[in-house]
Amino acid sequence: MRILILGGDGYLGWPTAMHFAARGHEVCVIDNYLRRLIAQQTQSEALMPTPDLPERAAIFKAVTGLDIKVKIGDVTNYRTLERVFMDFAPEAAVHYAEQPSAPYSMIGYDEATLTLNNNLNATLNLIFAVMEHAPECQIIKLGTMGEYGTPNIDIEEGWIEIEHNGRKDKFLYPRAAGSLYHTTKVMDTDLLWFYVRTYGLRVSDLMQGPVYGLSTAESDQDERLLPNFHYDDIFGTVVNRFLVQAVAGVPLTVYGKGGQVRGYLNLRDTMQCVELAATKPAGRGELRILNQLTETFSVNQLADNVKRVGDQMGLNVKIEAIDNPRKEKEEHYYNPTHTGLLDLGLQPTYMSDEVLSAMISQVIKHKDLIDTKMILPRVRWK
Ligand code: USQ
Repeated sequence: MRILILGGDGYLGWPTAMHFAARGHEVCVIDNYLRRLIAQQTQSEALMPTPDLPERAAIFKAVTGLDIKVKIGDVTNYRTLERVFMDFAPEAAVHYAEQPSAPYSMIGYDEATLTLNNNLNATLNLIFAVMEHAPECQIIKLGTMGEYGTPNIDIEEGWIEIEHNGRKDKFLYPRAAGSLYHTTKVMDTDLLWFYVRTYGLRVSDLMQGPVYGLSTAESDQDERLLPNFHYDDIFGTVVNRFLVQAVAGVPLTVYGKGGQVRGYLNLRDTMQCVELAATKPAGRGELRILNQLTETFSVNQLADNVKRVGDQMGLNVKIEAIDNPRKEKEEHYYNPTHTGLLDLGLQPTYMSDEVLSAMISQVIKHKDLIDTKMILPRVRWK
């Protein structure tokens, strides 16, 4: 398959590109380095410096003999995206080209408009590029479990049947996002749903929980192929932050009461999920929503697990509840359905003590690079 990856320089985009190339697909990535730019502007650099995309592709070629085509460009510019579609004629497009940080989107007006414009324009441009240049191309869109929020009922896989005044119909599951970033993902889903039901596109919308992990099978072959691993308050997801905090000897930053439950996923499982979505595509005129998580934890459970494993490794990990910079429920019901990807064949990698200790060992190798100034939250939902 010819697979185009929008946002191919990102934490998920680059490993996905290598994963598909390693399985014999023809891969092209496009990225405008927005995440690198924001990381510089907000002093939120990744733990290990990562080569730029042409360098990454050259290293990957030297190590594996396989090609990844690279385009540096902004997919919010329709002409740029159109040209890539005309040159590459993708059969699947994986859309990661979004500003992915909830805290960044909550800094102020400039950051909110950047997030809104970037995320929605990228999605709309992709929809039009598919309709005008590759109508058979399937779209695989990274959504987020955060679209649903934390409702006091079970979370279904995208859709819910509602009975009202004696009649029934099926609707998108109600959404209630907790940041402007998450709200743009809700809007993305609405955009996709409009074009799916009106023009018969084929779309998989993957509602992903926070991802953790430093490496994949491909990056294990050469350290220079590692994904960009963030532990700061802007781009770092909670597990990755806790791993670095444990190694740095800084107390784990539990926000508020720590009863916030989310669905988590190992980086390696993201690769599997996206591959399953691509190789078992949604039908024409189908918006297939899959909840992409393998297990749920509260923040307190995560902190306890990292502490237990860190202590066994001689780290003496401390946990400290700090004032929650976000507005979110700190104790709540959470029961998301997530059988769709298992039915497609997902083999989960659970967050066992062995998995945690392997990740801590990897972070220890880069301990000298940790900058503890990036750890405490700088952005408040106020
Ligand atoms: N949290 C802490 N301490 C920290 C960092 C986070 O207690 O030091 C808490 C947060 O308050 C939240 C939970 O951990 O309750 C998860 O936070 P996160 O920063 O790991 O995840 P989030 O901001 O929700 O966003 C991340 C990705 C985003 C993706 C999302 C999936 O950055 O791109 O969409 O995970 S989900 O959370 O399911 O919406």
